[in-house]
Amino acid sequence: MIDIITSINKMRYVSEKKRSEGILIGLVPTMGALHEGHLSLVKRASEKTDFVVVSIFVNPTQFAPNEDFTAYPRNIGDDARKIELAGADCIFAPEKSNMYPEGYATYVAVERLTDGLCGHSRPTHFRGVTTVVTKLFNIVYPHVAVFGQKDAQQHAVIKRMVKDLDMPVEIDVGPIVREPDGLAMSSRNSYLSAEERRQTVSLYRSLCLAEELVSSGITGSEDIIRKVRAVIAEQDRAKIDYIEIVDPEEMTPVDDVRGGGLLALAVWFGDARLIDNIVLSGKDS
Ligand code: PAJ
Repeated sequence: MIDIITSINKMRYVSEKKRSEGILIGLVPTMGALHEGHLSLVKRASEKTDFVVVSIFVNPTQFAPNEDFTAYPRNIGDDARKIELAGADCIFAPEKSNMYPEGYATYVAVERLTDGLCGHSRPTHFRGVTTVVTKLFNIVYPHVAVFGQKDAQQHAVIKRMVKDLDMPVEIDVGPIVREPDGLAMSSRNSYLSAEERRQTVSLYRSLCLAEELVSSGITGSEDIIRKVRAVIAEQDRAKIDYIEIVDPEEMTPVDDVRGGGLLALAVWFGDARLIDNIVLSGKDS
């Protein structure tokens, strides 16, 4: 059975030892309830490093008080089996009280890139993400950390943090893994009713439409967004949070995708706030 480490000191000891033996450490940070999207990152980490740690921690500081921290799915037994099969070497699953003990007062915040998109409706979210990822880097000492393109703003923010704070870790990004009908895999898909699940197919359909529009020469962001919005708005259960086309590194709006752009969206279906995105590469990019 795969080793599940819950102690911060033990994790640090294991990682220090591996490092001193010249072993390359890979880290895949997760909040558990694992699916094929997460496992694809584990496989990626195994190809790049020798000792792969998967962290499982439902991080309270990235949830606002009205969000789904309590409802978030948790199943460490299932997760451990999946992680072992995917070929990881150990699981780091710390307790909340050890990650954020009494008196905790320190946060890492990336500015500017966190103002828009998900940062707009979740103003404290990225501060929680960058804080916990910094802590994980300080405990696991990874040479490489792997994140998913599914959370495009998240990995842009983390790359900025690593660069700005001279963190000695390489950030690698794996592609979005989708269900057969195109819905991006997400732990939150389990919140969907059958009808909501049926309607979520509009998200991927709208992203594919955007790609087709660009191929046919329509490159103005406003035009593309209007047509994408129309596809999603046809679904009576969909409540659009945002649909934007931005620079993939800076997260600032771009007017035209001839030089490339990231189309990112967040849409509520019932209790599930789903995000998805596609990189649009125009003629000049
Ligand atoms: P979580 O939502 O569990 O996602 C963990 C990692 O899996 C993230 O890097 C995410 O982008 C990636 N991922 C999720 N769905 C994916 C999919 N369908 N295809 C490919 N990759 C996918 O993101 C977080 O947790 C947290 O914010 C975390 C970074 C762990 C910090 O708490």
